[in-house]
Amino acid sequence: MKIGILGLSKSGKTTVFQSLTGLNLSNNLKEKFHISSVKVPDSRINFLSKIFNPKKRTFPTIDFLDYNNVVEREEKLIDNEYFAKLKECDGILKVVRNFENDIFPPHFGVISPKRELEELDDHIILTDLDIVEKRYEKLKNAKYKLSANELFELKSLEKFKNILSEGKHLNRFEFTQEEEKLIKNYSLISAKKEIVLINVSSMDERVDEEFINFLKDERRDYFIVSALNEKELNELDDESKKEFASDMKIEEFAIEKVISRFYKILNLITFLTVGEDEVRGWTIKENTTALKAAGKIHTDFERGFIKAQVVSFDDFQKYGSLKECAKNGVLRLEGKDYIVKDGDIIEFKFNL
Ligand SMILES: Nc1nc2c(ncn2[C@@H]2O[C@H](COP(=O)(O)OP(=O)(O)O)[C@@H](O)[C@H]2O)c(=O)[nH]1
Ligand SMILES: [Mg+2]
Repeated sequence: MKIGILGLSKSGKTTVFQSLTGLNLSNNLKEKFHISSVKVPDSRINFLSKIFNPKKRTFPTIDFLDYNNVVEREEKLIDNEYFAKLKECDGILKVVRNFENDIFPPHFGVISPKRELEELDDHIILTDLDIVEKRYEKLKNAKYKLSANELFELKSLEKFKNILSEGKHLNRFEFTQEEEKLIKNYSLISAKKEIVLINVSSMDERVDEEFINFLKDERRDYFIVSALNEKELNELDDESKKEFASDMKIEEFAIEKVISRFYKILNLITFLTVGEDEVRGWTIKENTTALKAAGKIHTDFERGFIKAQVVSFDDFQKYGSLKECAKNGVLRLEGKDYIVKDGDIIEFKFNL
């Protein structure tokens, strides 16, 4: 999974990036892009590793992408280069600034997270609208008779255009599978799932109530996070980290909130593979078939798929070994159409 961080300059994006990834970029802030992979914690992998004692333990990962939109490039908030990178992202983390810092004043000169969010939203909508309109005009003015597919595309584009022209994000609407495919092809950013991160100096800091009510009314996901504090906490050992976090009224770290929320809104689940070599977690979309899940591990597994041997993590935990699971009838063989569940422990049987 890949998450793109987006925000106006000096909203604290790079600080958020560091707080989430644990990286310290103090001497290296000139890079245009920062990318880093974070392990998705999963206590089931720890449990299974104790039992299988594998050579390797592999957690699913989530990549964070930060972009350095320095002032010279400001008039183009998301330039073509970053836009191309955002295409690959599954979700967007929108950072808006609520903290005071006289040395680095906020984008609009005054603290206004709402205005920052509106600016970001508008920019995304205009970027998408530009893509949609260009394609729409091209099809509309075509000098030949449109195919059935093109007619469908034209109709869909009109729908997207209407939504965007009203200043709305596509992620607020439900689409058919075919429409989703088009949205993906055009890489429309407003269709991507998002979380708003309100960046505060301390958890005591006041956040404008009107802004919070606005987010609630719009049913948008948001977190209030003290990124700078969390970044500094990352430098400490686990015990001091907990202690100071509690003093700072940080109940849950941003990384935990961000990961679990994105898993939820992107409909992601984890299945597990076990063995002496490796215990590993794999991230897939809900409603993925056993066949497609096999393909996630290796295309050969998909091509030569015979059966999937499945047991749920809960059953495994209850019985303690695959042998006992088999004895108690909870280890089952499933076919290629089986819908994989969160926590399924799977061994794929395949033929090459
Ligand atoms: N006082 C204060 N400064 C912060 C906070 N978060 C970030 N900063 C500082 O604000 C400046 C801009 O942050 P940065 O993460 O580089 O913003 P970006 O331009 O969006 O990447 C940096 O000097 C940060 O150290 C905060 O919560 N409080
Ligand atoms: Mg930055």
